[in-house]
Amino acid sequence: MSNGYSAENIQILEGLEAVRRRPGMYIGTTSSKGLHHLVYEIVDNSVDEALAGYCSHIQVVLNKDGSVTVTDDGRGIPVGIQEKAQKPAVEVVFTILHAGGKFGGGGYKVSGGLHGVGASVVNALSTWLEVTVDVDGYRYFQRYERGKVMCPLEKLSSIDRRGTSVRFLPDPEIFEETVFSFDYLKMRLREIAFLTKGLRISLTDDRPEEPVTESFHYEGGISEYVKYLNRSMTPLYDNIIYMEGEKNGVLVEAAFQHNDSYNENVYSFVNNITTPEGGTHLSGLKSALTKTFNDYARKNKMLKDSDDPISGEDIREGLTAIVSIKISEPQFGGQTKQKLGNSEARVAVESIVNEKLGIFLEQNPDVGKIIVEKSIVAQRARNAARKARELAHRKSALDTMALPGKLADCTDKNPENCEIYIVEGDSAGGSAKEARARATQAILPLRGKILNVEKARLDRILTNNEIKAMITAFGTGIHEDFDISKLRYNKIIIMTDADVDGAHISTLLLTFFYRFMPDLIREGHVYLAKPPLYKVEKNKKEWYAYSDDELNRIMLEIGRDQNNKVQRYKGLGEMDPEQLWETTMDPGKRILMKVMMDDDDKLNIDNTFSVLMGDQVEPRREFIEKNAKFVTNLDI
Ligand code: TSJ
Repeated sequence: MSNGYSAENIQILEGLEAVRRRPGMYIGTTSSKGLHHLVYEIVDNSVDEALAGYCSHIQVVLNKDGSVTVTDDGRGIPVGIQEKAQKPAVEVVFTILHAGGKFGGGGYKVSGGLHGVGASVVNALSTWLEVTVDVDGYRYFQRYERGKVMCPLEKLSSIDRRGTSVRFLPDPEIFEETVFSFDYLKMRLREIAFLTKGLRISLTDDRPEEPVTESFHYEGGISEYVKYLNRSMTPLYDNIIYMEGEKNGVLVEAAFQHNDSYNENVYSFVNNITTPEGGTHLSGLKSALTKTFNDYARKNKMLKDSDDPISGEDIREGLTAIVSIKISEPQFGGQTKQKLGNSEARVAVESIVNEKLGIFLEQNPDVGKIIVEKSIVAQRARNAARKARELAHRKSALDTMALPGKLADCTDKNPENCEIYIVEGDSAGGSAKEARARATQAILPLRGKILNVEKARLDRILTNNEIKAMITAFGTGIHEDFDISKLRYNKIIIMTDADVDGAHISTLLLTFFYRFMPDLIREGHVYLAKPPLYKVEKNKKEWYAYSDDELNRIMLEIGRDQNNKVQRYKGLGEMDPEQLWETTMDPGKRILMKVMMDDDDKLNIDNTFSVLMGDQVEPRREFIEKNAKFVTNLDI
């Protein structure tokens, strides 16, 4: 008997050892992303308890010692002996791979889904983990170190609450980064709260002198999410259209509202996890919208029988929408295994949206009219843009090497070796042209502020000279015509003044790249140059400082005295070509910041650009205030 127990024990330890040996296999990455994944992994278990109807509040605390605590008011993980393992169920959850949520049963679960690897993986990757369960009138406690049980489950004092609390410290032997980001956790926890209506989630940062708490609780669920996403835009009508239903075991929720922008912001979720590649649930939503609005338009004579149907794309212009489904056995496919394949999801979403949206439009004909009218305008604009594009294509076919006149191209024709500097202003552009390494560095100066692509329709964007110059210089084309193999430069480097105007221009450029050529960013071709903020001179020697910290360090090193001359650079134009080369363009010395994105964060990236570039002042002011550190660094 006792032999059998220890043999089993060894096998269990081997399981978690495998997780420690190859953590990437279980959590994808040991970078900061993987670190935060641990928290979501634990929180998901509490969310399941909420979906089952037993938990109303989840509390997440970032502790001073670097650990994180997740507490819920659910039923408490069962502590009774599990028959197969002959151990308390809670111990099984933390020591056996893939044991999470295997008891109980029925209902939809967000854990154990796409990323769900279970609490034992978190345990294996933590220096220590402590679980406290309040259940059946008592408090129970167990501690583990690097996945190993440190003491048998202890029964402590009697208590009349129920719930589970897990506290763990990620193992620095495993993770490259072990400091949790409050903002990153906040983003995802807010999202989980939006996706789980009625659930309250609070996040506390106990690390600073003054602790900070944020709390999320949305009775309206994804309706409130759509409202939140549209907060920086002008909606076309007041309603958030919301539909919900269940069909063939698929729980469906969808919500949407149009705004007066030209962007389509449609997001899909399966079991609370974002599906950036979409799948059957998303195509079900799109088909239903196209069909229902076309039916409505014909029925109300806004489209004549002889008119072409309105395309889905035109109906989705300015649309902010969310479709969120819960399904017990999601099947994922596609390149990154993030595309939902279940055909019953398409059927469920399509039929529920068709039916409920049809009813909504009957009851709210004014809203239907606004949407159809906007779609018809979009259709006309799209036809005009297509004609303009065809014309542009023909022109470039006649004049194949139509590179912009302002471009000082490099002589090397192998894109691998080449980079292009997009430079604010003609004078800095002039210096950059003189300073550059002609063989590999091309310079494209831009005049003044570039067009805000968030506020213009495609036809106008494509006639803008600065935009046209960039498109032809890069060589890739845009949108669905984008072809990265045609990229003429390996690095695209934005070089602007280190002040608010410069930051604004960088943001406008990044908005353009993100909306028109996102793969440039995804594949790591876009960079921000970092010009120096100060030059320090002493006894004919020179130092450049790229931040205030660096300036202080230099001053400490060389000693503060009257012979020091400190010059604050207000713009690139103040540097002569030689200085510009030395500080900002010499590949051996310059500082470049690579612009990166993760498709899992697409919704938040989209929304950040909308808030920064959209037409409502208040959300933008709020964003800038919250990120004031960034702004003040740029604007001293
Ligand atoms: F998984 C985990 F250990 F990491 C974890 C689980 C972490 C946290 C913070 C909470 C939880 C958790 C689990 N909260 N609530 C539950 N509920 C159950 O495990 C449970 C309780 C009762 C029954 C039942 O059928 O009576 C079933 C389940 C799944």
